[in-house]
Amino acid sequence: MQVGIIGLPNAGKSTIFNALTKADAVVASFAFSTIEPNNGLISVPDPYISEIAKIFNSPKITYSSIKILDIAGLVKGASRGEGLGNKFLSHIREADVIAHVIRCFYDENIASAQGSAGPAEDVATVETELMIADLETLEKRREKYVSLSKSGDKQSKQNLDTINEIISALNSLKTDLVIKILNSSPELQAELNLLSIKPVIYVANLNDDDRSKAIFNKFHSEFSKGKIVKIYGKIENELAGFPEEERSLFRKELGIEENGIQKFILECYSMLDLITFYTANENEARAWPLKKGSKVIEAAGKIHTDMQRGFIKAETVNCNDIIRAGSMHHAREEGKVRLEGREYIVADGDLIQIKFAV
Ligand SMILES: Nc1nc2c(ncn2[C@@H]2O[C@H](COP(=O)(O)OP(=O)(O)OP(=O)(O)O)[C@@H](O)[C@H]2O)c(=O)[nH]1
Ligand SMILES: [Mg+2]
Repeated sequence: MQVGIIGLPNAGKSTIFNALTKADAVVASFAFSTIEPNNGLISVPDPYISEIAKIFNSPKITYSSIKILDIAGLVKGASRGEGLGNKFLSHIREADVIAHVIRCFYDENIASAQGSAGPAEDVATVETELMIADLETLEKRREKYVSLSKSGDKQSKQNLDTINEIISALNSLKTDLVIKILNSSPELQAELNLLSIKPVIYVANLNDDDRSKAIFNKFHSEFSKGKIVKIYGKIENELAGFPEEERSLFRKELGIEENGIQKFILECYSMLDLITFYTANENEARAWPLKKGSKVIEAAGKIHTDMQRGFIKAETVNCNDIIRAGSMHHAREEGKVRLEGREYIVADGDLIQIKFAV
């Protein structure tokens, strides 16, 4: 499961990637400074893990994390080979959620995309390129299913019809309809892996000045396609090395009203359909990401293959219950600790101890 950062060149993608991952990816005032994608891990803020660590005397804390990919910039005409062309679209294909970074700052020393008329147009430019790429994909698959259906294969004929429907929906910009059509053909959906229907979080990259705020306000008032999170990229990048308390003090001083970084991470987590489960012992307290709806046997497999193979049962307690009780012993006395079998669907916030034998 991963998030892919996309946007025009010089929108501040790598700056925001660095702010999120505390990495050191190249940031430069010229376009296409990123060519090969940067891979990173974002640590997910967690209000419970330090309490859990106290209860179990765990010296080490490991946060849940999500993978993020900082991808090369796209420009108008990428599908015809402009800029770096669209050979980097394969990286966007790997993403489960897209973070679309939109430049909402003005800086005459940093070139904007050619012909940029502002954030709303910038979004349209990038999304048009994704759609063109999708239409190319669809055209190729169409040819494949035209020839396969000639042999009278029913499934191929059906796929061909579905692809024709999708092409016509996409040509009239009805991405909602494309999603609906593909929801009833999961296999085709996986085969096509279209870019323009991936879930998107729009990230407005702001500067701490009035001009930037005006650019953002105008954009925000006219934009209705999805969720926008505000991140002050350059500032957050400078603050990335500081502990969270200091960062939030700085933000307050600068009049930045919300913690865009945290909001972004939590939004990605939920769009990736992830929940958190915990493990804790005298060595480590750890938060793990898990796809919502997963069984405890799958959670066991994430911790260790032996735990999955030799699974006997899972001792489970909700993190709120154990934090309130103060110890496993008290939680047990209060009847809050359950024994669950392999089919148990893990709930968000479960603390799990796997009993196993191999
Ligand atoms: N003033 C200002 N400059 C910024 C901000 N965010 C990024 N920049 C600057 O904009 C330039 C481009 O930033 P990058 O993060 O390299 O942009 P990018 O989107 O990764 O660019 P490519 O990889 O070339 O597509 C750099 O000079 C950054 O320092 C911001 O919020 N305010
Ligand atoms: Mg970059």
